[in-house]
Amino acid sequence: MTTFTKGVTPSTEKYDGSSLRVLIVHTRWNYEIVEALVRGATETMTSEYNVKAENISVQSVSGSYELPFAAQSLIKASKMGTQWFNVVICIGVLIKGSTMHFEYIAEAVSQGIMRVSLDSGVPIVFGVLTCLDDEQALERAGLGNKESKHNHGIDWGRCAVEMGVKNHKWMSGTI
Ligand code: RBF
Repeated sequence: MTTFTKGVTPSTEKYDGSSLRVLIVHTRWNYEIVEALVRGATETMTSEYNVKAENISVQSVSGSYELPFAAQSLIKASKMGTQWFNVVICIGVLIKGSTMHFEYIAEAVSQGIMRVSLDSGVPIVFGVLTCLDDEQALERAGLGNKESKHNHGIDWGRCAVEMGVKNHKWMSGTI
């Protein structure tokens, strides 16, 4: 069988996040899992890319459905001040139940986050897990018992630094 390396190949560039301003908006639904993802993203940005802890603003909302609105409001507020966010990470965990809620929320949140990002011109990392059961959610936050567990927050932190640095460069006319 042909195999391949799953997931993202690390960038060969070494990004400097020391002047980045990052906004993390996370949910309090499924908080123990969300907390691990937020920690994975935050620790990666500070330890691997020199992002300053004081330049990471962390805000919470109730559930994933609220993420696009909160991101939009906070981006607007930051633009009114002098300190823009270079990049945003929206973090939430949706777990499928027995009704159709999962489908409606997942669709609305993914479309909403993309819309806010394109309309605002601020890159937003899609840090929302859409899991079919609890075990999938735990495994993707680096929790649980399986050997294959991996904290996706780490990837979101890396993606945020790359997009924040690249977008800053692109917007200043350097490609
Ligand atoms: N929010 C999440 O972030 N993850 C979920 O798994 C989740 N499941 C929900 C299931 C139901 C039946 C309901 C009513 C809400 C759920 N929410 C969930 C909350 C939702 O994102 C939002 O906060 C509320 O609907 C209020 O707008």
